[in-house]
Amino acid sequence: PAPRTVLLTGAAGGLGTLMRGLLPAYGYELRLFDVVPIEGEPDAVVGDLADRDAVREAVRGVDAVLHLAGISLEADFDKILRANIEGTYNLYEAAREEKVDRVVFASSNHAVGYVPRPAGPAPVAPGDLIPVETRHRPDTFYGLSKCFGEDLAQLYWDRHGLQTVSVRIGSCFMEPTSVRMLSVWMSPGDGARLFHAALSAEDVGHSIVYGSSANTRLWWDLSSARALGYEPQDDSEQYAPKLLAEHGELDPEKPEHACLGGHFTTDPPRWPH
Ligand code: NAI
Ligand code: 15L
Repeated sequence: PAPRTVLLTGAAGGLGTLMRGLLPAYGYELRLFDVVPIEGEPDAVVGDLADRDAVREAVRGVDAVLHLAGISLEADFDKILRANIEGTYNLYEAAREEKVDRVVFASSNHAVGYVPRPAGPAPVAPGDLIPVETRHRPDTFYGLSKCFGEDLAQLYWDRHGLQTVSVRIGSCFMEPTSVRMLSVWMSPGDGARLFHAALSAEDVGHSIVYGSSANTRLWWDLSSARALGYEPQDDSEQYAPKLLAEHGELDPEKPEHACLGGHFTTDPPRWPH
């Protein structure tokens, strides 16, 4: 049966806020968890992923976890280690102990950020799209922590039968705000459709999927996401004229335009806290 009660970690963040708004329409009852309180959500659990007891209590009794919490940009290794690496381990251990059988893990395109992007004109031929099987090429300690999360998910599937869909999210914001995002943007509506598919598809084992809309300028292969039942409805192309008039086409000769991870490969934005 499709999971009903879902623990949403990182519920106070950008994506967490969007999903708090959109996922209840699919029938999910959300339990919210974040290290910061959420205005207007007095029932949200305020806790740190580093606190094993708090994490275990948060997962108790839920059908699945949508794991968004963590540092979402580049940071010093020690911070990444605690929040993203140890924090994700704590979450998986708690899920195993509490017999939660499904996690949807917010991985990132930055796990494979140094993969060269297809440079030809859009649309990229299906055979030239970046496959999910491409090897890990993290562009930051942040991306490295997502590689760890994907491998942790594989271990917990192979050893413990805990299922995961690892979603290598592109850029999920209300609108694309750069030319690169025309290729990797995931509309909030498509984000909800993809997370719903990941939460409800049967027998996912550990699946890795890219997370984006059906963009005209797509760089990666969405077939493993579609195999879960995901049917993207949006395309960033409507934003192309304005963004291209402002910034011009990406120049494959520029290092910050050459790879999937974009400016994360040259000058990564840093976690402010
Ligand atoms: P965000 O930075 O807005 O939200 C992350 C949330 O996690 C924050 O509310 C923060 O308080 C919470 N958090 C951080 N450390 C924590 C800890 N130790 N314990 C409990 N909560 C903690 O990030 P955003 O954009 O909402 O992303 C959510 C997830 O999706 C992140 O894991 C991010 O790496 C991933 N992702 C997001 C993308 C996007 O386009 N928004 C793209 C690729 C991946
Ligand atoms: C990410 O992994 C970040 O969490 C998000 O803030 C965006 O920067 C996104 O990647 C991106 O590549 O645009």
